[in-house]
Amino acid sequence: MRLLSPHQIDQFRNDGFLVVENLLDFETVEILRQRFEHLFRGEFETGISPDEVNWQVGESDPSLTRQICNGWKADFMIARTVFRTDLGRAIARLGNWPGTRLFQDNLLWKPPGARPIGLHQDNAYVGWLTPQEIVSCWMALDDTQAQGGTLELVRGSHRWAHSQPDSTFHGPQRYREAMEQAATIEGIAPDIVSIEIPCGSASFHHGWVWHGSGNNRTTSPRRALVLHGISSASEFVPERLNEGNGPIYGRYKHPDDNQLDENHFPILWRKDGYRTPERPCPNL
Ligand SMILES: O=C(O)CCC(=O)C(=O)O
Repeated sequence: MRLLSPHQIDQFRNDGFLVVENLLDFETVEILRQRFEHLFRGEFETGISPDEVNWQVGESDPSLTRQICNGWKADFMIARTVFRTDLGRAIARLGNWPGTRLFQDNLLWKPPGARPIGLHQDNAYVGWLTPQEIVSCWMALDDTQAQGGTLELVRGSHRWAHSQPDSTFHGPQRYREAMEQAATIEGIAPDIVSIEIPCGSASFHHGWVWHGSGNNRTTSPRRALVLHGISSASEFVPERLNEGNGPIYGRYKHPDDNQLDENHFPILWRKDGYRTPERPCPNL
């Protein structure tokens, strides 16, 4: 990926998101789709389970959007994709950070007919980190369309008041409700943008921008791989580890300091040239 232009950075600052085309080549997209098949069947090639397995074939509600977080721990190709230096550098630039760590990857698979993901602000879930900031790269593994339940982003909503983490993430009845209430408080008519892009393209979003997705009303699946980045200088806030998804990721805190462990939050790019060494990938 080429360096982001000043115009693209301005666009991100104004809108809270930015679309970038052709981030993944088609061969990579195809391999990632196959890896999704394995992971959602519980086949973890490294022998390590992802941090969150929210959907498995034969066990879970087929009407929900399938989700796994930190698939990189289980799968070499997912790791190779979300460890990309160029993505880390782009995210650091957008976040105005000295570097980027991988906080979490997110594998999302919305089959035909599957239900929504409630609109939310990502940063609300990481009050246990300082700075409380995420910048994400949402990579489409299928051509996306509004009817297919693609990602919806609310332009400019990163400037709205900060919400609390919400429990209605998976399959809510009224998936835009929390955002609409926030818009009413702001006195703003929300400008909802559906990200319609070809597979392999991506959108970057600010951690306070409201986003989510509707039902898949098409006959094609809608899959995406998301890289949630945080500042390389992020630290734990020990007294807030019970908030948001702190109970899941706070287990990686060391007892004696607030530093993030590179084994779990690898550094993808840092302006002094440092990067967490990559694990060998035996089959690639
Ligand atoms: O793909 C979706 O439906 C939601 C994605 C999301 O919440 C994110 O990328 O932060």
